[in-house]
Amino acid sequence: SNYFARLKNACALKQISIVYQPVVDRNQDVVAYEALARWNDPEFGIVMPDDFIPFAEKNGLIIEVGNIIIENIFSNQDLWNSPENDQQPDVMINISAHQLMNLGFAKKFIASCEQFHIPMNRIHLEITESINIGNIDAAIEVMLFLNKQGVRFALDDFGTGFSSLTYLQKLPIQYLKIDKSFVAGLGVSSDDEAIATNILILARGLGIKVIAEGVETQAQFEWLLSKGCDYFQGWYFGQPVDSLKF
Ligand code: G
Ligand code: G
Ligand code: MN
Ligand code: NA
Repeated sequence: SNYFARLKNACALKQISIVYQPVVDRNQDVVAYEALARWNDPEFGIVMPDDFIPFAEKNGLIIEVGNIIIENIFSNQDLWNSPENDQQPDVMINISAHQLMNLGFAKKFIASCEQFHIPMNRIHLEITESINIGNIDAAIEVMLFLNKQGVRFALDDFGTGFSSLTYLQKLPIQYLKIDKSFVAGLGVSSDDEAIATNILILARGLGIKVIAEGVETQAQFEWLLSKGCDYFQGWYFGQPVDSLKF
């Protein structure tokens, strides 16, 4: 289709850019940035990842698109070379299960890190629960291989998929991200509060750190602080921005 040809062309012309959203700790210090992709098409305008990532996954373009995104992130000097403070931010990169499961992904990823001089212990890879359960053993193997190099994993959109608990139980993940749909209900919906409370208890029991997504208000932040949440992300702390000037 036209969309397919345009997306393929966008990869060749590197018309995919990245915006970065801060992640803060309990003191509101920025400890990481999440990289979020944007496709800038001359005709369509800015296309959001919820639109083109699922398309790329279905149409055999996700490896190409994913590689362009990673190359863009790795070559961003402002992101990696923050001033000589000891608080260099981590970088959270979303990857599709198709990428993770692609033969040779891990080796290519490590080679790119070496090429761009990227310290792997500053990288978190975010995966969603949509990963294909049939391949879970293979996923574990790739993840453990990358873990050994210092790469950490976060389970994104936690609570919205089918198999959350199986993934938590089986996958070597270090962080989970409470989906913003639950955060939106804090202070409003006792059901959402019950879910968020118990995600935090569950994660603590498993030794997994929790990042709350979509924090928009001080009240939501304070509610999460009172329940022991580790990290926070959302418009209350900062929008995704396209240029980082430290
Ligand atoms: O802010 P936003 O609309 O950008 O992001 C929507 C969703 O798109 C995020 O939840 C994230 O999972 C996904 N996404 C954003 N950037 C990327 C990317 O580079 N790769 C993949 N696979 N998914 C992304
Ligand atoms: O990876 P993932 O789906 O979780 O990406 C986060 C998405 O949430 C992105 O689309 C991002 O633009 C969006 N987002 C980030 N902060 C907020 C927020 O405070 N409120 C809402 N509604 N969306 C947010
Ligand atoms: Mn994410
Ligand atoms: Na999410």
